[in-house]
Order: sequence, then structure tokens, then C-alpha cells
Amino acid sequence: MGTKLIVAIVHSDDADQLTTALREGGFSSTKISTTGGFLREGNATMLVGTEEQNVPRVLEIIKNNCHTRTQYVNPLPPVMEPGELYMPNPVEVQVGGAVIFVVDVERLIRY
Ligand code: 2BA
Repeated sequence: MGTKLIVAIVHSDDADQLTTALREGGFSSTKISTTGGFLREGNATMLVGTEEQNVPRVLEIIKNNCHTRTQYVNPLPPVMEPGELYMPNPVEVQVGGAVIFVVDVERLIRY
């Protein structure tokens, strides 16, 4: 069985609870503070290295601890003529619960 790296991008507010749940499930994790390219807001990227057979369990823990949120983005204002008034019309986006990549790990080395 191979080793997998699960890269999960989650909401910052879910990250601590997720770290705790992973630890309680017997999984090591690393949290990196990241920024989404669309909202340009802070999110969290969790790294979990584990045996392939554990991947479904890790995905379940992530699913149970990460929640979908609705956020609003203000589109960039258009070029305005003097005297024109720009009324921002926020766009609704659904964020998360989690965006997950599962990748093969060639080797896991500990020194
Ligand atoms: P953001 O890039 O800040 O995106 C936040 C949410 O905005 C996305 O939620 C999606 O609903 C929306 N969104 C993103 N790009 C859009 C676009 N071009 N047009 C309209 N709406 C757009 P999620 O899909 O749940 O993604 C949450 C976060 O996961 C993203 O934050 C980003 O940090 C990461 N992510 C998502 N897909 C990714 C990918 N293919 N590669 C790397 N990171 C990804």
C-alpha cells in the first residue's frame, strides 16, 4: 500500500477543530495559513500524510468538520465618468467546506 498526501483547503475558522479531530483519529497534520486567489482572504491548507487505506477515514473527518459558507464579493468598480455613482452589487459565492487534493507520495523520509 502506498502513502498519500491529502491537501485540504478549508476555512480558517474550521482549521483548529479539524486539527483536533484528526489528532483524535490518530492522524498527524500540518496547517499552513494560505490565501485564496479569488476572494484573496485567508484560508487554511491542511497537509495529512497517511497510508492509502486511511484516506477514506481522513476524508470523512474533513467532511464532518468543515462547513460550507456563503460569502459576498464586490466586483471591481467599472471606469467611471466624473459625477457617476457606482452602486456595488455584491456577488454571492459558496466557499468550501473543503477543496481536497489526494496525491501520491513517492517517499516519506524522517530524519
Ligand atoms: P478562493 O480562490 O478565494 O475562492 C473562494 C470561492 O470563490 C470558491 O470556493 C468558489 O466558490 C468561488 N470562486 C473561485 N474562483 C472563482 C471564479 N473564477 N469565478 C467565480 N467564483 C469563483 P471553493 O471552490 O470552495 O474554493 C475554496 C478555496 O479553495 C479557494 O479560495 C482556493 O484557495 C482553493 N481552491 C479551490 N479550487 C482550487 C484549485 N483548483 N487549485 C488550488 N486551490 C483551489
